Amino acid sequence: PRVLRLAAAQLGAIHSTDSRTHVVGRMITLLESAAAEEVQVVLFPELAFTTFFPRFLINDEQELESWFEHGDVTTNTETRPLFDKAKELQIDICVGYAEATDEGKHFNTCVYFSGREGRVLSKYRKVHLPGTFEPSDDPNAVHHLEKRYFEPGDLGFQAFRVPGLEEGGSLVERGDPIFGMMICNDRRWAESWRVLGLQGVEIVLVGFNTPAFGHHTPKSLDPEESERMALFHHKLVMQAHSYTNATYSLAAARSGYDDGKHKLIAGSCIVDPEGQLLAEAKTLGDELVIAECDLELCRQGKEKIFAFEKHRRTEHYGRITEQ
Ligand code: CDT
Repeated sequence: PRVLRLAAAQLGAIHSTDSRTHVVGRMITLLESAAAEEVQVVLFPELAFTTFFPRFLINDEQELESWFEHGDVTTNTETRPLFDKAKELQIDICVGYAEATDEGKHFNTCVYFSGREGRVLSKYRKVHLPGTFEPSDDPNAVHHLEKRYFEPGDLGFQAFRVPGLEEGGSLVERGDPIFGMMICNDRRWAESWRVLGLQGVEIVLVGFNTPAFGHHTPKSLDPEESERMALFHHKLVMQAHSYTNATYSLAAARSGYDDGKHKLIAGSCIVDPEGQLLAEAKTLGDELVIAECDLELCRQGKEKIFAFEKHRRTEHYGRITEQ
């Protein structure tokens, strides 16, 4: 068997005034619980170290830069303790953060960090940036200014193998597990999944921040109905795309009432390659969602109904890559 124990680590409310050190402390608590449960890989949410700042219009450049991680996120004073703890516990983590590069570029990024190797194995920069560049002039609107603050990712969707997760090397016959990463809005796009699917992905990691109301549904819907629909669409895309690419997937939410009022949905979950929910969050707060994932179960789909090399008709797909 190629069985891995995986966890989505949901992070509840993070307020504008919460320090990175405070948030990292909460993440370390989750990491320690995961290690106690013999979890091998823990997925943290998108932009995990701070509140979801793209909801604010920030005109002051210095203030805006203060939401970003400059330099090496794995060794910066405030975020380093998380990576040090992963090394100490020999556990792998995937974590999202706002990246400012040395060249002055800004991305919505996540890294896969191997605790055993003590280094980043893969980096992903969010491709599909939702929301607007200009803030809405409706005073009651919820801003979502990712197009203002980030550039579209420039690394593509690169699947990668993670060595050493399989005890005693028993999984080696089919090679080390194949992971892929995407961030929040990417999960709604069939293209993100298919590009990973074509690389044989077996585990897709998705951190997210999804507002509970104000975006997804007609304004006439009441907040409860809006949240229900947001959760429905979230699970719909996780389950459907896992099935059509014969892959496990994990989704980790930043959830709860940021600053006591900006509600983000929970719904952290783990989905199997048949599209079934294996585990899901029960709360709006900090919570680990754990499942045992047998990667051999990806084979059914990959070898039969979604054997891409046998059944795809690429001669009809050209429009997908036209502007
Ligand atoms: N963070 C993120 O990408 N959130 C989006 C909200 C879209 S509404 C403007 C999402 O797709 O969940």
